[in-house]
Amino acid sequence: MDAPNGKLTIKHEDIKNLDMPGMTMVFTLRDKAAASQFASGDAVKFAVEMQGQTMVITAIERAP
Ligand SMILES: [Cu+2]
Repeated sequence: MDAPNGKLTIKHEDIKNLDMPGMTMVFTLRDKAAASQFASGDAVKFAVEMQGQTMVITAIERAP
């Protein structure tokens, strides 16, 4: 969690549209304020896309 900067560290599975295997990495949120909705250890579902050279989370929600 890096709420002030709108970043989340996420351990993700394969992301097929970005051709990325599972790993733990830092993502930037398009909606930076959304970072504060999550706590460490939360499971999340998210959508990510490339915006220029940066991967940006465009949608995120807590997974059931
Ligand atoms: Cu990754």
